[in-house]
Amino acid sequence: GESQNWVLMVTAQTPTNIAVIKYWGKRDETLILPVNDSISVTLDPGHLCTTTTVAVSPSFEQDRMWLNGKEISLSGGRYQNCLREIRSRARDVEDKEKDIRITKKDWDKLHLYIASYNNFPTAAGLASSAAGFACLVFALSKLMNVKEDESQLSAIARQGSGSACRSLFGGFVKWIMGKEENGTDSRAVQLVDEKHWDDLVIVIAVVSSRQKETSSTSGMRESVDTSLLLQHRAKEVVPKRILQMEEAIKHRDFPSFAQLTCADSNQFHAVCLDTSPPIFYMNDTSHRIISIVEKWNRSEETPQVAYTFDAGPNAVLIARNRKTAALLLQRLLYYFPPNPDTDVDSYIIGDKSI
Ligand code: 2P0
Repeated sequence: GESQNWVLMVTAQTPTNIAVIKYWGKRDETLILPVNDSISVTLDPGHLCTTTTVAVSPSFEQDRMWLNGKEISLSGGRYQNCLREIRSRARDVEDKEKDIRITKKDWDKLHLYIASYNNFPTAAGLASSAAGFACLVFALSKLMNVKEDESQLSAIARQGSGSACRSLFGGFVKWIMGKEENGTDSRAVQLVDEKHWDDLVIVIAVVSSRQKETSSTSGMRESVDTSLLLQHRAKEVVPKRILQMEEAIKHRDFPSFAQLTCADSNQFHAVCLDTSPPIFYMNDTSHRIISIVEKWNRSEETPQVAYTFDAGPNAVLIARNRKTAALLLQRLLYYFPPNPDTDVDSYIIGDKSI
């Protein structure tokens, strides 16, 4: 239409993902290309997710973004790279009801307003960049009628934040590191969908932390620069583990899954300790949770719970089924009653049926 009054918008929602084989280290910092493959599980929608609305109107004079209601700058390279990549793939859009027609060329001149909300407190120290960039890229691709599939979109989300590429899919997802220098083959693929292994229940213990953590971006840069263990991990350990983890997931082999998940989390934190100066993401409470789970698993015929920790002290616990998850919660609530003044602030339970 000729009028300047119209607004076209799209809203999308994306959950975060938790790596069971970790991404730690980049071979290219600008394109965000990793030194090894990684595998993650995407949380159920509803928990730890980002909701993003993207809008376009001829009356918008510049690109602007609000995060949890506060305006933030879009000048950073990561936002600019995502916006540029999506804009370059924009196509004609027609909304006959509203009498709107946007041609491929128009997208270069039109500006965007972006509003994004996390349904969890950012202060909880839970990764929000994964869900955030995945949601932003997905919402923009819908608004601009981009015809790329999820895997191609994941290579764009990757340029916002590495772990974001894995949130374009549900279920278990592999981020293939790729070989190309331009990063086009560094993208996510779905291994199995969310129905394949729906016995698993994820419980997150939000562990209180006083100290500010080292950001993932600078932490992994320091590890790449100083840790020999990282080199060994990326070349020798992860390639084998990726194959074993794919098999474990395919066959719903919980004992192998738990063994690989715990070992990989522990090696990631060992790489952090091997970094100079060393990086401490886990705290005493994290260590106590590991001990409790290890003891429990050893007292049973077969492992019941897997644990994994990211760039912070929060424990992500994966129970083999709902019965085990109920027992796990019982134990956690006994040892760590949730309270903002104690070791664990709160629990997030990834299955509405418990
Ligand atoms: C992961 N983490 O695989 C690993 C495990 C944290 C520990 O991906 O610099 O926020 O934006 O690519 O993705 C966190 O790093 O870092 C992360 P950038 P990102 O989930």
